[in-house]
Amino acid sequence: MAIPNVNAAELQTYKLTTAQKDAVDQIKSLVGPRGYVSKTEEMEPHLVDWRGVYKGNAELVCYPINTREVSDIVKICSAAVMPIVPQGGNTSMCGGSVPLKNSASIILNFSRMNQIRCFDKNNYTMTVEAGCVLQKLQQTASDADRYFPLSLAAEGSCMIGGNLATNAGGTNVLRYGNARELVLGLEVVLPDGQILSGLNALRKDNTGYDLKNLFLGSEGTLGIITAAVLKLFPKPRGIYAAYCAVSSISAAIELLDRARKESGDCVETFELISRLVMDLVLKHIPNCQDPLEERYDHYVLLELVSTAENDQELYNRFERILEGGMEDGLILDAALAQSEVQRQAFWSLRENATESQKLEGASIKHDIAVPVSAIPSFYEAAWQAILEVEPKARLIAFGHAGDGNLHFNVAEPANGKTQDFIDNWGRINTAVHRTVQIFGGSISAEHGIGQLKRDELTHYKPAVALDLMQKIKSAIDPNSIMNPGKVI
Ligand code: FAD
Ligand code: 2HG
Ligand code: ZN
Repeated sequence: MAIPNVNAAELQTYKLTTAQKDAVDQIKSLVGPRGYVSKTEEMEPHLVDWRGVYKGNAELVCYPINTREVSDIVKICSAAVMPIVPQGGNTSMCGGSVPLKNSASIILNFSRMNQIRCFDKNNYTMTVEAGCVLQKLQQTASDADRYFPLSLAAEGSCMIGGNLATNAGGTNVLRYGNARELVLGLEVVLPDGQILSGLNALRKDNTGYDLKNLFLGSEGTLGIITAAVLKLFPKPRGIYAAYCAVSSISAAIELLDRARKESGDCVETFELISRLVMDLVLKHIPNCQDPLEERYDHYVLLELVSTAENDQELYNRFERILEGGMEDGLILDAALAQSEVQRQAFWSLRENATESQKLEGASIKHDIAVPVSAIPSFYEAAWQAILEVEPKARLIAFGHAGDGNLHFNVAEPANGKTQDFIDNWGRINTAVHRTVQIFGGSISAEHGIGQLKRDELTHYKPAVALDLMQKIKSAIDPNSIMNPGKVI
């Protein structure tokens, strides 16, 4: 992948103020030698984003151990007007988690703040620190016969603080909502170092403005999430999965409607996967297999879920949905998972979509949402608009069709020049985003704005909304030290 932003010779052309230099020394002595790294090679993994598109500078990467320490670091930074970049697993898809190039900053990485402070089984909640890795939280819930439904392909490395700061989506939004909907309480360190303690575990609390929702999805630009109270659910026991080849995108949407109605609204996952995605995964990822004998253009990974063990009734409905879909020509072929191993094999085709794109070369990503009903028309119109810019482009379309969110990504032409493709980045973005606008959609459904879409946002968000965002930012973070250059 070409890295438009990375050029070592260009980096570190800024100067620290005296106050900032003092701040760096104070923070070092505050956190002690185990609490930071400052050598370039040690900081490197924290300075480059997951895609290798953005690289920035930092004076220090700090690993705070608790909320008090975060607060003390922020107070020092606030006094010295030293920018802070909060960082979790550094899996951001929009350059949100790495500093800007050529600017002073401190990265706060949360990997050492990884305690589960409280698990309240009967209240269906757990109180967790920002640095807990998502997969660990899923496992903790499962071990206690509970379910934490946030699920995404980066779950082995992303952290809950990052998930909440980005209001992450993933594969279960249709049934459980985005990360935002899974939070009851939040603890936040504000840009002046004050601690906003809001770790209540209540499902009802109408005591004024819902402050936590300001920080959820704010991508580290308003404050630092240090802990959260998360909602839990009964653990699913009957999970019925099918990998279906569908006759068209419209057929997929019709199938979704039927599956929701006829299952008793038990659809947990409805993921669309195009043939090119399958081809890339099969090409680049070992041990993956096409579950069907023939090749088809479009696939759906469908899962129905019940909390009852061996839910025969739901399984019967599942079979009827698939049979009906086949009789009516919506489904061309389908494989049903007969075991957990087979189900995981289906998921492997879906979850390796991003990794295999990276291995294939440059791609231009569009994380868009439109109303579910508009997906078929949007798909066609946006693809035509891309082809007008780059006739040899390859469409890597997949994602969470059940909630209207598609990853409408474009891979570089198979035998083209990467730089020519990258030169078209802006035009391809415009082609897709203008189409999104026509269909009343969003240019960032789940990954956020970060650096990648900061300028693009100004063309698609109403001026009044942008102005209000700016006023909120100035009120909470007047010196703009929190993740500067991101979102707005
Ligand atoms: P980071 O990348 O470290 O940070 C993300 C943003 O949050 C940054 O702006 C950062 O400054 C801020 N931040 C981090 N921690 C804190 C904190 N404690 N307080 C305040 N701000 C903070 N995203 C989805 O929504 N759905 C998907 O299905 C999905 N799939 C992915 C698959 C792959 C393979 C990859 C690489 C990424 C995927 N993502 C997805 C994007 C990414 O994983 C999510 O945005 C995730 O929520 C980020 O978590 P993180 O811990 O890595 O955060
Ligand atoms: C997913 O759904 C992620 O797998 C990543 O959101 C999407 O690669 C992408 O664009
Ligand atoms: Zn996604």
